[in-house]
Amino acid sequence: MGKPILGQVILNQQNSIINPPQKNYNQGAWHRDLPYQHFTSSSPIAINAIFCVDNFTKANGATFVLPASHKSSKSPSLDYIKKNAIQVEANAGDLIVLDCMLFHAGGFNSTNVARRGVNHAYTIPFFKQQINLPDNVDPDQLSEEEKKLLGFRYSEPKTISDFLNKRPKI
Ligand SMILES: O=C(O)CCC(=O)C(=O)O
Repeated sequence: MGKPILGQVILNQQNSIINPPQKNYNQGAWHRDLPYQHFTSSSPIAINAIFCVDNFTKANGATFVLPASHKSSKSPSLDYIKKNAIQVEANAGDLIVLDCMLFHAGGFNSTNVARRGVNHAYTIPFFKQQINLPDNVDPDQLSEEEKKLLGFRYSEPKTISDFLNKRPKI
């Protein structure tokens, strides 16, 4: 079991995975899930949870990962990837949990049915969300805990007085 994120966590992004049969697709390219970022940190700051809607199998292109690549800021060579990547098979309903900085890619789906999943990236609140969720979600039906997870507490103050008012009172 890897280390958790220390302290507060928000949902930073959520995306669907639809790995089409017999076709290349975007997420089939090797990448990290903090897009275009290449650094290491001493404890995790961003964690993926991929919810498997369907079984993830070798035949339908289950996610490939490159073990320990989140500990290296350098991009791996294709040769290194070929030798060290492993494919993660999982059942529908499982969650695949990864450090967001781990290189990963969807595999080629050689079946006739799409492989589907929902990817979540949870981060420390210091990172801005991919899409501002508090401005797009109705808070009325949400608990305080749910609002916190969706980032309601952490939107950037719009003015100096907003900043001063939002600071915890000591
Ligand atoms: O298709 C997959 O299993 C990989 C999905 C992925 O890389 C992503 O959503 O960032």
